[in-house]
Amino acid sequence: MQIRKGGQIPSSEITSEQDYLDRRTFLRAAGVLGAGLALTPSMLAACARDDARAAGASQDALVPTSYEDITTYNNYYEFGTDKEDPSENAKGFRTKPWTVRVDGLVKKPADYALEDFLKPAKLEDRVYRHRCVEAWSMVIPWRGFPLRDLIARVEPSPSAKFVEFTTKLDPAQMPGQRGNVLPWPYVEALRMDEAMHPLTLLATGLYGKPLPNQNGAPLRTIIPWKYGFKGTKAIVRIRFTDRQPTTTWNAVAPNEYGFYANVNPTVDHPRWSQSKERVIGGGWRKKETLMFNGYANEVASLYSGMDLRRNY
Ligand SMILES: Nc1nc2c(c(=O)[nH]1)N[C@H]1C(S)=C(S)[C@@H](COP(=O)(O)O)O[C@H]1N2
Ligand SMILES: [Mo]
Repeated sequence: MQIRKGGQIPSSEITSEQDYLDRRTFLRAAGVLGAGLALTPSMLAACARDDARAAGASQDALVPTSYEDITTYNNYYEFGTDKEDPSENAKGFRTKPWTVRVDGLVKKPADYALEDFLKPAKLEDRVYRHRCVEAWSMVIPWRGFPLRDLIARVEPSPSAKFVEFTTKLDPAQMPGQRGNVLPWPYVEALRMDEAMHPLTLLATGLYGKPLPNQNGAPLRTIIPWKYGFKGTKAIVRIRFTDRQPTTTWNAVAPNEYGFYANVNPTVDHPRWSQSKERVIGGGWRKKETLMFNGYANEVASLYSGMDLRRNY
C-alpha cells in the first residue's frame, strides 16, 4: 500500500480442498458460477445433478486460488508488511475467547461472545474475486454469512448511515502494532446500503475450514466489489453512526485511498495503473480488471449519480 513495497463447524460440514475443487470443476463446466452466487451444500448437490447445463461453460469462470497462496500471500500489517509475514507471525494469535462489541446508533447494543454472535448465522460458501489496491488478485472461496443478517438482528436506528469495523488492538500479540507503520487499531467503514448489500459478508472461514489467523480469524468483512483494504480482519467492534467514519488508509493517504475504494479500472492510483491485475498463483499472468471487480450488475446502482472519479 502506501508503505515502501514492498465458531466451530462440525467436521461433517467441512469440505476438503480436493472435494471443493472437484465440485467446482463441475460447477464451472455447468456454467453456474456467477458473480456472488451463494453456494450452499444443497445447491452444490442440485447443480451436480444438472447434467444438461454442463454443456455451456461460463466465460468468466472463477477458478479458486490455491489454499497455499491464499494463506501465505497476505496483507495484515498487524503481523508485518511483507506478504509472507502474517502466515509466520500470526501462528500463535489467540482468537478464543473473543468478544464483538456492537454499539452506536443501534437498538440492541451488546458485547457478544463470538459463539453467541455466530449462533444464529447460517454459514454459506461463496467464491468471490479478491482485488487488492496493489493491482494483484485472487479468487477466494469464503465461508460466512451476509452482514445484513447480523444488522437485521441488532436493529440499527433509522439515523444510522454508516457502519464502522475495528480490528483488535493487542500489541503484545500483534508485533506490527508495536511500530507505527499505520495508526492502530485498523478501522474501516461502509455506507449502510453497502453493508446491507447481499454480497457483503462476515466471513469466518475459507475453503470450508475456519479462517486461518493470517486471513483475519475469527471474523472479517468481505466486500467483493471493493479493493481488499475495505475488508477488516479480526473484528472486535461494529459501530453504527450517522457520520462517515475516519478510516485507516483514507486517513493516512487520502489522495491514494478513497473512502469508497470501489474497484475501477478507469481510475488509476496516483502511482500505478488499476486497469490490469496480476493473478496470484498460476504464473502470475496479468488480466484486465473488471468494473466493480466483476460485480457491476449487482452493485452499480448503489453509486448511480455519483462521480466515481471524485468518489474513488
Ligand atoms: N486489520 C487489518 N485488516 C486488513 C489489512 C490489514 O493490514 N489489517 N489489510 C487489508 C488489505 S490491503 C487486503 S488486500 C486484505 C487482504 O486479505 P487476505 O490476506 O485474506 O488476502 O485485508 C485487508 N484487511
Ligand atoms: Mo490490499
